[in-house]
Amino acid sequence: MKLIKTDCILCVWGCGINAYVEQGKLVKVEGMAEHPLNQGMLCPRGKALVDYVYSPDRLKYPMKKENGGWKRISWDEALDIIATELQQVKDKYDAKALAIFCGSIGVENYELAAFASRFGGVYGTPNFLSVESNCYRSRILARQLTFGTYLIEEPERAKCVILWGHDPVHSKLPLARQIYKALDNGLKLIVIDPKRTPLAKRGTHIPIRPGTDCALALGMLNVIISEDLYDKEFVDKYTIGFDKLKEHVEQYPPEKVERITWVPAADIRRIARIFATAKSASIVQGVCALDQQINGLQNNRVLSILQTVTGNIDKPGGWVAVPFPRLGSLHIKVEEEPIGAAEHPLFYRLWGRTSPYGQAMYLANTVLTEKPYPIKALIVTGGNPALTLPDSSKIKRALEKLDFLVVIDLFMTETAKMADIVLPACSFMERSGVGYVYGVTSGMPYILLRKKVIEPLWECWPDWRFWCELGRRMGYGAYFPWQTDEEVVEHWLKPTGLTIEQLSEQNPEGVFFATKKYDMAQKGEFRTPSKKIEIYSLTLAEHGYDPLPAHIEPSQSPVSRPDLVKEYPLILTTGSRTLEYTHTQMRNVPRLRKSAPEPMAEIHLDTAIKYGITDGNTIAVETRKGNIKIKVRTTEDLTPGIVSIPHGWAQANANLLTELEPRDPVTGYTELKALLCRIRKV
Ligand SMILES: Nc1nc2c(c(=O)[nH]1)N[C@H]1C(S)=C(S)[C@@H](COP(=O)(O)OP(=O)(O)OC[C@H]3O[C@@H](n4cnc5c(=O)[nH]c(N)nc54)[C@H](O)[C@@H]3O)O[C@H]1N2
Ligand SMILES: Nc1nc2c(c(=O)[nH]1)N[C@H]1C(S)=C(S)[C@@H](COP(=O)(O)OP(=O)(O)OC[C@H]3O[C@@H](n4cnc5c(=O)[nH]c(N)nc54)[C@H](O)[C@@H]3O)O[C@H]1N2
Ligand code: SF4
Ligand SMILES: [Mo]
Repeated sequence: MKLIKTDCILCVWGCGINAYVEQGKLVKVEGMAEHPLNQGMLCPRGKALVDYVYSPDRLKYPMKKENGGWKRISWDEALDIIATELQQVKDKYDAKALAIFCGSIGVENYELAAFASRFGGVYGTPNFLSVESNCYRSRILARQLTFGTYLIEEPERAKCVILWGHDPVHSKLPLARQIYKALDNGLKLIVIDPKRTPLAKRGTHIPIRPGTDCALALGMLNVIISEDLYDKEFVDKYTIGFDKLKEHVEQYPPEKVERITWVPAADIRRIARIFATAKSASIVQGVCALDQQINGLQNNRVLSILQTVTGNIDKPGGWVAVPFPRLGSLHIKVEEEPIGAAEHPLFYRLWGRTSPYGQAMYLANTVLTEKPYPIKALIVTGGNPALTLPDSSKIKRALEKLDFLVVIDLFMTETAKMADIVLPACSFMERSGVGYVYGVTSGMPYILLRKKVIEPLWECWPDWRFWCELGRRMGYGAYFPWQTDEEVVEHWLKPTGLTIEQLSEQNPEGVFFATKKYDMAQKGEFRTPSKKIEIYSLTLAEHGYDPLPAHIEPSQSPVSRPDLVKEYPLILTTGSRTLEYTHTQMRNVPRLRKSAPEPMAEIHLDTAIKYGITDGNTIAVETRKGNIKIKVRTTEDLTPGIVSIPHGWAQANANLLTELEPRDPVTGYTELKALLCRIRKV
């Protein structure tokens, strides 16, 4: 058996794996002990990798829709059809009538997003859209606005950690393990979550009303400042706007915040004191829990401010600068702005730097209304927007209205079912790549060569090959010179000084390509307009947004909509993670399906009793948008009055309940974590 060291990208974390190959076949996968993130551990998905790769449900060859059914075609034919259709769209409308949507797998993997974006650039469309429309970019933007750069938490060196809307036992197992270990060494853990998560049972649990996190943080700031627990020296030296903050948080005394958040004032004081006096402390927030809210950007901002006033910036155990590798670029800029940029200028452009992405929350409306202009064609790569974007009914109507939809995926997803052409993509085991996003987002400047473990199965192609061949077919050959996996990887590695040989022979397990320096503050390297940490954001003020975070009620809440509460008395939060699945994926891997056979809504036992519901009953969950039927698991861990449902299931699609409006004014994110619903037994 041959051993190949690589990483798993079945979810965002990129755990190191040892892949064993026998006669060209992947036979076994285990966790890589040397990898600094997972240190040998694998979650159930990683353990099921062999089954996933060889799943009989894989797409095996290109297909086109004909008379409502699928017809097998060759890659040549598929590429000819796509090239012709895209040329027609461009000639008849404009290049911007093509949109490209890149899902989580796409964005997290340079090899997918970079080539898709390059093709969009050469073709001339600015409408490159992605899951960053409701995941991750909000926190990046908030930290950039505050610190000038994206700082990352360092819980492994902290004395106090706040897990804020984060349940790593189900969404980031390597972090969960780290925290369990640290708890044995005296870590003070605070968990702010409407659910008593597994880790909340080991720390101070603060059950909060969904969507009121900003108020809680402002209450904590009120305590920290009024009790003089803040880091005066740090604040004086490195920040602007502290006096304004001090005055601002006077509006948030703990007793008032208790009424907003349902968190007792005594608890607000208690956690504020623990956090402020811990030295050092890190807030580790959920990857999307606080962002998918009407006030999401400000939720992120207020956490940055909590870190700042307690002096937990750029110090071990706080939020620190982590070097990014400089990879060879593939980006080609399109001058025109993408959809959503006019409505959310900072989402797209900050201090002259543009994001590669438009705002996907505008896709359905643009397609359906043809305003501000028509979008007629869509290519989807590494994503399943028919299930994952809010308001699935509307998304489906929009996908149906398109003249031309292409999906490149491993499986016949709900989105692929609606396509004109479906293309079979290689899994990451069948192509090369560079793994670094995961390292960096986990605070480790670590890079690893993602090695091709087996040859492409059936007629599957790596995504880069699809974009290059399509580009060549459309006359853009000069922009797409790459012919092999090695050439692609070489192009990326070139500026880093690392080579394929080094990363495959000397360090197949990966290398730290840089070290963290913790010297940003001393060097005065905050790259904001004021060159200081902007507690008070000059940029937000300039754009007419709140320069200091304030509490904003969710658009549907017992407080903001007492009228709606009469009809929809329960709070709905969507998107709880299960270790067996990533979003819509892997439902067809038998051993995972066996362990999590169907979607389950969670409600507190008291709520269940009130509605005459018991474990295993099927209920209808209804919002003003739609309804789904789903089985119930009762629990005493979730705050009564809340319904929590997972996303990603076709049979009980959470996004039939969610909406594309209203949106966070700064980022355009929509509300997925705090809505109103009603339930009934069916
Ligand atoms: N197994 C698995 N892991 C995954 C994924 C997956 O699909 N499957 N997806 C990956 C991706 S792309 C992402 S974005 C991340 C998501 O990861 P996170 O956003 O970190 O989500 P979770 O860790 O599930 O934790 C969310 C927690 O927030 C709580 N919560 C809900 N509403 C609120 C609220 O209003 N306030 C507060 N304070 N808490 C609230 C929930 O009860 C839950 O415990 O997970 C990643 N990891
Ligand atoms: N209601 C609700 N909705 C949510 C969320 C929520 O919390 N609540 N969470 C949101 C978040 S945070 C995110 S990140 C999104 C995720 O949304 P998506 O990214 O749309 O969801 P996935 O199911 O991960 O889709 C990834 C697809 O890529 C395919 N794939 C895997 N590998 C490859 C490859 O190498 N090449 C190609 N071409 N395809 C590949 C998979 O088979 C799968 O179909 O969902 C969002 N939707
Ligand atoms: S957590 Fe699981 S699915 Fe995600 S990278 Fe690690 S092993 Fe793979
Ligand atoms: Mo996400």
